[in-house]
Amino acid sequence: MLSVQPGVAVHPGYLTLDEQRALVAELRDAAKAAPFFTPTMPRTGKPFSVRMTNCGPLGWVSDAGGYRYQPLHPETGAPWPPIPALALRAWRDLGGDAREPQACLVNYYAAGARMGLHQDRDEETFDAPVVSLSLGDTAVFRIGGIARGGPTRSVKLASGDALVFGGEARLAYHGIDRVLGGTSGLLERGGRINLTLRRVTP
Ligand code: MD3
Ligand code: FE
Repeated sequence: MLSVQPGVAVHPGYLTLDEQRALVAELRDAAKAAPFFTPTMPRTGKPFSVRMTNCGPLGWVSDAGGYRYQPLHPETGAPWPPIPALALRAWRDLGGDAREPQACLVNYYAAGARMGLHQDRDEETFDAPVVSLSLGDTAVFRIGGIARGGPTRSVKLASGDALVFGGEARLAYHGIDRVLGGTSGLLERGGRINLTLRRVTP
């Protein structure tokens, strides 16, 4: 485990290659039940470059109605599928004594996709940590402090790496600058998948 800054822990190679393959297989099933969708920005309607789906009782969505958590897929109207077993195991291993996660956001980055610096603040509680798992091509992740415009640092996230954000880092600005194509053979079509596990209510 490496401490990047207070409240941010990186666990390089947390998932073995076999576990990464098993998690991808679980996600393939999840994506059949809850297809990836393209979120849009609430004010401008601009599409995200990242495609998303969710698992668990609540899923994060963004569209003209705003950013929010909801129990149903925005396009199919079906409940989200269960959180993959290996993701639940990561939460229990790394998430401290927090209650069960309520949301597992699954982000897919094709070549060229990125995510601008932002805070995760659509939850009703920031007491629980956020646990994130990376699969596929390596990403250049950027993390700063809780003030916009402060100093940031960049950390490469490879397939199988886990990150935990808790305490003062729970409201840190963060984003994905770019995904380094061809750095992993895990996903047949390349690109990167990130899972983030969260509690939404206290
Ligand atoms: C730091 N995802 O879904 S994961 C997101 O790789 C998101 O897809 C990125 O930011 C991705 O909101 C980064 C790492 C992460 C997730 C949640 C955090 C870092 C965080 C919440 C608070 C602080
Ligand atoms: Fe985020």
